[in-house]
Amino acid sequence: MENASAPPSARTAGTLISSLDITPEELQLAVRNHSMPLEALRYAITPVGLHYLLIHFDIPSVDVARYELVIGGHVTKPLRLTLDDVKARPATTIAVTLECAGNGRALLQPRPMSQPWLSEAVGTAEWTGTPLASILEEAGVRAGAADVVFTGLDRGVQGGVDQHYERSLPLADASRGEVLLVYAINGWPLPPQHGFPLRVIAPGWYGMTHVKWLRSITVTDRPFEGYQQATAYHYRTSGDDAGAPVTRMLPRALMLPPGVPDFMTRARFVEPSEQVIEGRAWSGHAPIVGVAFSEDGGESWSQARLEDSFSPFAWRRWTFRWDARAPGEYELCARATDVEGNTQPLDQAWNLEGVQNNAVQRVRVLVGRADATQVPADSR
Ligand SMILES: Nc1nc2c(c(=O)[nH]1)N[C@H]1C(S)=C(S)[C@@H](COP(=O)(O)O)O[C@H]1N2
Ligand SMILES: [Mo]
Repeated sequence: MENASAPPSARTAGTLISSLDITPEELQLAVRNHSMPLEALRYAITPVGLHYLLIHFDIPSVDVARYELVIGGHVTKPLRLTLDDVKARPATTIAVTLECAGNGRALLQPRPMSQPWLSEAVGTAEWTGTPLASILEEAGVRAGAADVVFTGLDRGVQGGVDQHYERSLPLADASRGEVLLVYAINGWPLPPQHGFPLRVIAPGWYGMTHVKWLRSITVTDRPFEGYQQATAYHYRTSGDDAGAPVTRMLPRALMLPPGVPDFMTRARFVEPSEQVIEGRAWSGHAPIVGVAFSEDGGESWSQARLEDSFSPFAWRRWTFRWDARAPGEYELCARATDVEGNTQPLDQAWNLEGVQNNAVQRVRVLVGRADATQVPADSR
């Protein structure tokens, strides 16, 4: 029975949020780290202020006049580079889609405690920098090298461990031509929140790999076992599961929600009409080959139209002509598939850290008069 004073049901929300008991700690993280508003999917290149942000500790203070990046470890010729030294090297610009591995976390039930992302912890930017491979070559990586460790200037405590934020890549991955040491985003110097003065960009990998505020790059002769590498960022379903490390982005499609939103629930109101639904799709494993669209919560699917890709490492635009002439309630979904056959599940794949949840996006749409009286009683 409907109880007028009951809290709104989980299905009230335009994005179908699993539960409403957000903790103060999650709220603190959520206000520091914002996602990309879904309407920004209309831009191939996300304007800088609309790109998502994830900052584990504090944005560090950097005196660029005294700044040096230290390259060392298992190399024959350690280097110290100023920002100007890096800028003087050959420059490359690549459009790269970045997505946080925790994207989709708050849709899991029970909700893993961390940054409570819904579906939009993503952005695409034109990153400018210099290939890391040539710097590693100049430093002379010695035989028997294992990993390349990227250490940030930012420090804090996580899981009881006092640490600088640091992540590694196996030498072979770090040496790929598209991996860059970056100092500009969309033609502008990196702003403080995106890693000024230097960050690494490892196209295709989930966000945690793209270390910001670089302090050092260290080649190791054994696997790196820092907190963010060996403890965090594993897909584990129980405490004694060793888990699989999180690496490249699983495929995902997102749509720009059509019509206009209800202020509180963000459910959408659409006038009965023909609609062109648009969105973007990406995968860090292989090129996207298909996006399917559903108006009935995933019961039936039709192929969307894919536009040409503009960068091997950026999302691809898709469109779908949706016949929304019949009034009623719809649940729109989009589902991406890459050429290796990786696709998106309909249901959330629960795991302890809430990583790699690439379940399909669900957008609630009411076709009819844009009037609050149209919201069905069971969802008020
Ligand atoms: N030094 C440092 N690098 C970092 C992080 C961090 O907290 N410190 N967060 C990582 C994570 S988890 C993500 S998702 C991306 C986010 O990059 P952005 O804020 O530029 O979008 O940065 C990564 N690089
Ligand atoms: Mo992240």
